[in-house]
Amino acid sequence: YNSFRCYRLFSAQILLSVYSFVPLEGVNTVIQRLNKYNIDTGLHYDRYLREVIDFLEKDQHFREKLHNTDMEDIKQGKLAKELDFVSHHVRTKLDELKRQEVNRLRTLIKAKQDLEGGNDIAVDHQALLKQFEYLNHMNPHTFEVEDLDRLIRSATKDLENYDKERHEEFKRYEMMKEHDRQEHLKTLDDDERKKEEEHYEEMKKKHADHPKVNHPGSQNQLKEVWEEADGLDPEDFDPKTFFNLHDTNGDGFFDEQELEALFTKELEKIYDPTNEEDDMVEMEEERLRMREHVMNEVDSNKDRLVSLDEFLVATKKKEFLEPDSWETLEQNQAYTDDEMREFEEHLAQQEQDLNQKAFDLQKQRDELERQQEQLNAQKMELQQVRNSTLLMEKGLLL
Ligand SMILES: [Ca+2]
Ligand SMILES: [Ca+2]
Repeated sequence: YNSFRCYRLFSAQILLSVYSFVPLEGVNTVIQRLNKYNIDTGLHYDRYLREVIDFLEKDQHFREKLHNTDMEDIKQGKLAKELDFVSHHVRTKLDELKRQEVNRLRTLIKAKQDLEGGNDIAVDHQALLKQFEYLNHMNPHTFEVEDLDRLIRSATKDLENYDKERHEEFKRYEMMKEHDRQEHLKTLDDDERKKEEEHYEEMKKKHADHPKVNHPGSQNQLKEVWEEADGLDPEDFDPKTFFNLHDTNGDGFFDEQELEALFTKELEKIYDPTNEEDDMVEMEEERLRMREHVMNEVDSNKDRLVSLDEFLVATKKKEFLEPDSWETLEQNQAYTDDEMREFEEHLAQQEQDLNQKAFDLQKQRDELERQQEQLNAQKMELQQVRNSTLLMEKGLLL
């Protein structure tokens, strides 16, 4: 219980940087996603974040402060300041974690530079480190109050943007898929191209042909889970029992992962990994859409968790009992024509840059070869001079 409350209070601090009016009981726990259930936040500094929290939790003083800090103090950022009082051992460990993290970032920067071929340019690491806002790069050796404050703020902000970025990534994935398809078509003759296009349309039709998908979070959808996954009698369907059954970690809330798990049955109606026409990347995008939709409808205090109360309120709404039909992913194109055009331009630009680079390299090679030839010629000239000198010395010339 203590540990759970710690996480909730800690995250109170986290969320307050964004919503300064959220009541304590409704406060989300970003950190809860990282706790003993070991869920990956997907942030690139996930490991660092997790390790910092783990070590702070080990410090009795800090843990107690988490437990006893009231709302006013959390609001004023006093929690981060409590870092000054944690034990020397924990501080030393945090310093070490930060040094490792800074080193990891430096390696990343170096690898990126190598990839871009900018070896000869002097790298201003300090300036590049600035882009990583979740730690204080000006002070790379010790973990200070500011580091904790920055970590809390960044994790909150980045997690909020995480879904948005996943949608963008998916869009790029779909555009790349279409690009590759068009490029492949260009390599075919008329007959082959026609056959390929027909096959494509056929697969599209086959993919769109699936049993009706229930509106996510509706009574019908949950009842199917109740009946097929839980093996219970639909006549006995009871929202509270359902909630407790699927609150897998038993913390009294549906988190994002627990919600997403509820949609597996629906997704299996549309996607089968053994079918050519079903793309599993698209399935994960559909899962994300479903989870976002239910969160939007049900999570009324916007803490990214569904409490039992919120759930029960939702089960009394009209949308739960008589929902609209759900529009699946394939019913709409993931990108607009404009976005596709922009994407193609971007690819063309990239290709042009690569060609330019190859051209420059070839030029450099030619230049080196020319210099080598010059050198060889000079060498030969020198040799000739030497030979003549030798002959002269022996009095054979003249
Ligand atoms: Ca839960
Ligand atoms: Ca909620």
